Amino acid sequence: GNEIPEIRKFIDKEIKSDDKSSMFGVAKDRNVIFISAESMQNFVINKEVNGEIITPFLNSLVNDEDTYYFENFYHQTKQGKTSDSEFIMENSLYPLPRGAVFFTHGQNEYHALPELFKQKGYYTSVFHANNKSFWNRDQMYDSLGYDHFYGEEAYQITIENSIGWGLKDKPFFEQSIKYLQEIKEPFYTKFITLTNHFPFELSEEERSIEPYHSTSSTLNHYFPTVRYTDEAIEQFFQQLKDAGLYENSIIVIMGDHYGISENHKTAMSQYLGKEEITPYDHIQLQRVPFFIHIPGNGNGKVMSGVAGQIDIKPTLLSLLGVKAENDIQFGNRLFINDRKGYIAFRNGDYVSDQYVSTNGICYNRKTGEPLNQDGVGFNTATEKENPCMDIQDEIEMELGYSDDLIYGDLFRFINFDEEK
Ligand code: GP9
Ligand code: MN
Repeated sequence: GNEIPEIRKFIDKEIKSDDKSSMFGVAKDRNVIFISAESMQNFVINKEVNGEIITPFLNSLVNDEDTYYFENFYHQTKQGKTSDSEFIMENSLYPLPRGAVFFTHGQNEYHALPELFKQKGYYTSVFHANNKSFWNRDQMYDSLGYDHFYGEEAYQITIENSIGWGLKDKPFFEQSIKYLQEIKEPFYTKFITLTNHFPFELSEEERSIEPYHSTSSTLNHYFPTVRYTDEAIEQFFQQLKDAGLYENSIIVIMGDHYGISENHKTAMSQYLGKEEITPYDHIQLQRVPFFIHIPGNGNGKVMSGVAGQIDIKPTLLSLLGVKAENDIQFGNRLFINDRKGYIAFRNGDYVSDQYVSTNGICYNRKTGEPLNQDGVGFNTATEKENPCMDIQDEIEMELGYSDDLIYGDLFRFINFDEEK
């Protein structure tokens, strides 16, 4: 555990701990309802397919007065997919370079969101209609501090109400409400949807919009299942209102990772009306929706700063008025202006306010113009001339520290109550 002081020093330098944001504590003592939206990417928001709106409900939230919508929010997952997204957001740590930390380090000690909420008197649970051992969730959820996991056995799953990976999102939310009404408030719950999962199956009767037409059947069928999840979330909002759980809650919606992989570049460029998907476009396609909906807030807006899953833990703690000053976290509180200003990906690529750095190419983030490439191949620019190199070392260091914490199970050496 002797790396800990060095890690703390790095974090204190990078991440300012003074929370002067007017948002601190705005959701104090409210329930937190977190929705992890399977494979939901940002490129569908406020867009159409075959002349039809894809996500009418999520679009309505973008301009809703009680909602903060983060339009430059990136997923940071690696091989652990959904489980990585859960890991990142609960811990504000990075996923591992290989494998899924849910499997490889499921018995570590953590200092995760559920545990911190629990210390504030919250009841913590997860709702996900899949086998409990998938992604080793049953074990990992214990380590993260969850009180209860409502897995597939909590649901009535029939041939009619399931498709693809299992229970469809609409019956999933519908059947979850009765449990939600039973549990003690305040609660922190995470709902993980499933219908918008590859290969994006949905019966014709349940399609509100038609598939796209391209050579990629995957991309084609993505749109109707995205719409289905959009509708399921809309219904869930209503169900929460009917159950009297809406007013005193905040509802957070996050896309877990991409649904359309690089293999569908040609179809994607057709849909986006671009000649090709450049490395810059590819990074921009890693944006996923992120909404924080605070009923009655009235000050909601579109937030344009660069943000990512790593920022969720510190941001939610801040909204709930939890200081957690001596926590070890690599993210930013998203309502503070004084932020470290970049989102790192597991492979060392990153997006900062100014740049998108990927594969050794440095782009101007706003214009997409390559800054160290002549348009044909690499020019003779030395590493020094690549403006993206400036913070590259810092990013490698940060990823390394996160790995140290996980590989060394270092949280077991830290007593968060005593340490400052
Ligand atoms: C499985 C679901 C999907 O339970 O979370 O996992 P994914 O394949 O997206 O990682
Ligand atoms: Mn997923």
